[in-house]
Amino acid sequence: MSEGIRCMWMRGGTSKGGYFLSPDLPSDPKQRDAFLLRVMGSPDPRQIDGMGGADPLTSKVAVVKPSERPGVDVDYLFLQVFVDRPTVTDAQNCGNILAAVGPFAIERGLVPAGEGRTDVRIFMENTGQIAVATIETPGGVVNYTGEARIDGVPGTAAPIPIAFQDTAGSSCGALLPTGNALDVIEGVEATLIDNGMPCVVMRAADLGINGDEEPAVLEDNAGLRAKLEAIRLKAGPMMNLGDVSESSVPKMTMVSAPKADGAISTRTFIPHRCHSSIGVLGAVSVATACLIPGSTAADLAVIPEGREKTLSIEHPTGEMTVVATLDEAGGVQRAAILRTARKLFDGVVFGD
Ligand code: NQM
Repeated sequence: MSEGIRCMWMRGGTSKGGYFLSPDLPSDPKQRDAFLLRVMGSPDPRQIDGMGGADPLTSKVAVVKPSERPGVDVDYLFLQVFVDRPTVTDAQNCGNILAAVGPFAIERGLVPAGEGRTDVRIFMENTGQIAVATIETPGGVVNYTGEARIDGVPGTAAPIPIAFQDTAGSSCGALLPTGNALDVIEGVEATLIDNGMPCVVMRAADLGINGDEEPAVLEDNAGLRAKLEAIRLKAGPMMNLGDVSESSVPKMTMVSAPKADGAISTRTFIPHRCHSSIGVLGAVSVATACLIPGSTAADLAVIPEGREKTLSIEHPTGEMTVVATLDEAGGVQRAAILRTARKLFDGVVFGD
């Protein structure tokens, strides 16, 4: 590997990381993970000896290959490289890194660009589900510039709408893995939910916070962090995730009534650092919790009428809009979000 491995560095939504073609990486997961730890500079809180940005949101990897599944263009495996532990995990998906998978697949020639726009159907290997991303490809080339704005990213870029279908129970086997809309863990009421991302949704007030604090303030609150971790370790087995002491799921979201004009306000630990915004599938799961009577989010949320619900999920740097389409029974059948992405660097990365 001393010649390095071909890699594109990209921003996907509010995250950033390395995008690889699967055959370029070692096929043995142990060797692959050792390489990726070296690439990112982990374990080290500063990741000084690698490409990682000293934050879980900038220490991420996408592994992409042409798909053999009917009606699917590419398979996408997401890997979270921990910053301060020697751990690489595929135990979670990432809807932000997903946003640049379509552009990467077109750039690398895995998907032919259509005239004007190209739909890329992506099988998400971590959870076994499909997302459809629409990429602007004027003249057969990926366009990254445009007027779309997403909170948490300065400036504007080309829009990348992404649609998810049938994400319920992606990792936990059921939307509500305990069968309940409400459980009590460590004396705190919580909704344990998975509509694409396992999340524990709790009322901010029940944890002694307002829910509008800056992430740094919440990270400095040792009592809050200890309480969240105690709840998380108990929630893991209840959500069919087993022992989660070394895992990046479930995510811990504290909700409160909307502070702006949104549906709900959130602060999310992912799970040990507080997210500067919110994950994509995390937002889909929290939006879904808002629509479930009896959940911790339902009474706090402001929900519009109609079968297609546009829910603005407020977070520390703005909001993320989730458009949820309900089925006959009132469950979320389809969810769509808007992201943007940017190609930052294309070359060879070293892991020696
Ligand atoms: O929930 C961070 C992110 C994510 C995950 C995390 C994500 C998602 O913002 O789909 O995007 O929760 O670890 O990239």
